[in-house]
Amino acid sequence: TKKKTDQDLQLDKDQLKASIVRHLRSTLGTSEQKASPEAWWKATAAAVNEQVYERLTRTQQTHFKKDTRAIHYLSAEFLMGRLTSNNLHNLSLYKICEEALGELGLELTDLCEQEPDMALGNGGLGRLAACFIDSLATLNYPAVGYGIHYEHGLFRQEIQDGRQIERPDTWREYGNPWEICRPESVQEIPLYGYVETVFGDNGGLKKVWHAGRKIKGVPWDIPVVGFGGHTVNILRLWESRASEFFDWDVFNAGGYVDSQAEKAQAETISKVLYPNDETDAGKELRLIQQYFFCACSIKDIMRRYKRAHGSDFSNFAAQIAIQLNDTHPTVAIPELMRVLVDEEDLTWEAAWAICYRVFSYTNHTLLPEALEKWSVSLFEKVLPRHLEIIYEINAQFLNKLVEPKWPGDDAIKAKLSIIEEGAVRKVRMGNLCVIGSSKVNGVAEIHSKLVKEDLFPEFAALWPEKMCNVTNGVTPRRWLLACNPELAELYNEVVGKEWPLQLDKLRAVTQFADDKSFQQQFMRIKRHNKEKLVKVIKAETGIDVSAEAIFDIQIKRLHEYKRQQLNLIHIMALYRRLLANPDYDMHPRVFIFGSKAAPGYKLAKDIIYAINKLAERVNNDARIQGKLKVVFMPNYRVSLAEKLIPAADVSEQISTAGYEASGTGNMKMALNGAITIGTLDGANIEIAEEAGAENCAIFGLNVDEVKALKARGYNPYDFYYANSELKAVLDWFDTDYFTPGRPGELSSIKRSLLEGGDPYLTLADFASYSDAHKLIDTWYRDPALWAKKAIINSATMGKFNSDRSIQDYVERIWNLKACDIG
Ligand code: 26Y
Repeated sequence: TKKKTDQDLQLDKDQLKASIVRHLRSTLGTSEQKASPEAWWKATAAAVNEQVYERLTRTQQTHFKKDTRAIHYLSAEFLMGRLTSNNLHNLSLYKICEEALGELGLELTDLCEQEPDMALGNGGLGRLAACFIDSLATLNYPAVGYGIHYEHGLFRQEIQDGRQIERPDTWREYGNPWEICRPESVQEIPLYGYVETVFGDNGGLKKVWHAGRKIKGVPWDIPVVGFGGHTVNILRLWESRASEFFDWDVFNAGGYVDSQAEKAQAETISKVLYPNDETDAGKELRLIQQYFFCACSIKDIMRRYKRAHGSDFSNFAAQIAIQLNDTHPTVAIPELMRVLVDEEDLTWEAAWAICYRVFSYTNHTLLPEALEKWSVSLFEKVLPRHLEIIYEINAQFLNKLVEPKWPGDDAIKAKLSIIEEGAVRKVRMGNLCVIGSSKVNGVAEIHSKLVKEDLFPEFAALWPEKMCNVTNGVTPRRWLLACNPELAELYNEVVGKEWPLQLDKLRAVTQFADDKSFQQQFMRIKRHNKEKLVKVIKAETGIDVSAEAIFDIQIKRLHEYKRQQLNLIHIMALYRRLLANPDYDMHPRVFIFGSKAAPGYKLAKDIIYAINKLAERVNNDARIQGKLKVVFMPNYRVSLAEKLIPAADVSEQISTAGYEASGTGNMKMALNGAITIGTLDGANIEIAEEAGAENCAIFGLNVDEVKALKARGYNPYDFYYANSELKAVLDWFDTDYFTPGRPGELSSIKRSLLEGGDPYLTLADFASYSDAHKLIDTWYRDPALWAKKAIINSATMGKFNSDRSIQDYVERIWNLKACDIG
């Protein structure tokens, strides 16, 4: 029989409609009369899945037949968001589906709202992984994403009296139509126990790890549909379960309660995503989470390799590439060594020659508190054999590489050692990653330079060719085509329909940047997106805002280095100016925040509280005639970002220079026509290069100036006393102006900026930030000038297509070939 082509698979409207109704009845067990919007959404997803599975099977058969080299992207986080509109777009079914549902009296956008976000990540790192697997499938690269099937993703944020309250996320409480359980690929994972040395078959010594516990890993597959629908790869997420034969004995012996406790413990491993980004508490459960998903993934990779190659590992490094998304999956390195040496009986040398060729490592942060370290005693308890392997890797590294290069230099050995000596001995996961990988990359030019020069200078001296850069990117399918349909349609008309694959094509739009009628079309779309957001803001917060105003948006995790507090004190300064002079000349401005704070991060939560209290006061103050509004949007997440980003006039990217590795929200907002107010940090530098510095409002100290000021000895009081406006704003925090009857509730913010030493130089950058905002205001009041800058920003973001990032990874690190499917 002839193989089906994509053309044969393509559905028309009537077929899709029939399929949705069929699924409503036979899969959802309801009827057109009774069905809830949720049932309709699930029926639609089921109809789409018929298309997806067909292509998934073809992709897998083709990869197997051609025995392709594949990339395995190991990440503790995949922030997928919603998949319905994404999958419809990537299968070219969106319009057809809209029409089919229309005939059934339903609105596709309403049904899409039924889908809970898959929030299996904290922020940038997790969303990057999601964009990357979209691009890998789109470019037809054989790839598998491996991660954790968290029962609860990132907490849902509620705001009560201005404060963040964390509620559990329940994304799969009523089932998720996109995931498929694969019981045939279950794995079993050892933990705890002890290591025994025995005589092997060949007379040599051999290590045997006797596990204290075994955990079952159950894989759930999420199909990842590439744009155009040719390749459908998988994201495989591991769920932990109790190993049944392990507790049957206990159960039968009458120990029902004990067996239930064991079961609960095993299921705890994949129960919840740790909500900290950038600060590491070194918790046992998190180490177990990391080992659990890495060990399951390595077993899965082994099983697939052996199916094609048996126990001949000479092709392993040629067939298998593994990318470590930050240090979170580092334990995969000693795990692969353990499997090759202890289970497959390779020599240490043979195993190591394979191992470091397979792995590469992406660094996402320079913050010392985010670099993972595990206490040696914890490691020894949970993973005794891995600790031995790490000691061996370390000994070989120090003796064979460090000693010859720096003979007798113990200080360098102490610095490069995987083991940190001290009162508590620790395993440094970053050092293990660099030693066990063939490539190490940062995520923006400046960040990669700092990784090389400041974070790992000696490693860079040992292996200059190991360190490289791959600037981050975002998928233009989700972050323009799907979230901003009107602008997408305008671009289709002006530059044709290739831009979702070749985002560089948008550069042709710059020739219309001065064109009156194009400017009007562009700004009419922005205006419409803002009007839609006005409704969302009203519904979510009760706050009335006008689409006349400048929409100024800061959306990202709350962290001192990202400096939401700088934005906050600037808004307070504007408010003061307006109170002092009701005619203060400014275009109306709405400042919008979306941000979650790590539950244990006290100051971050205080900043959220301060933003909300400021909002209450400002939004209800008739004296300022609606010139200033402040909105804190609760529960910031991917699906909310999709509504905020198309409506942004101004994109706040105001981290202290040298601290934001890249940023990716900056790319998304510029792509949708926002003007960046930002520091020369992370990818902002490259955005300003692409758009032209005159089209961004760049302010503040650069990386060298930050270093110089810190070296000189930074004193925030210098700025406090020198700037009377800044002093008045900070003193405001000690009053009860924003918290009537409760003075001091906001004082922690002032304290952190003065007594606390202001580690992120907020006060040093305040004046420059305020000037940049004046510039923004002047620009906005010239509609043609603003439109031109907005258009140029959007049209010049081609570089930040995640397809380009993936192509860079392929050429600089992975050495992959695209695989044509059917
Ligand atoms: C160790 C553990 C607590 C931890 C968990 C999550 C540490 C870090 C993280 C997440 C980090 C993260 O999201 N980093 C961001 O990665 C983005 C993608 O590269 C960058 O754009 C962004 O600048 C960086 O902060």
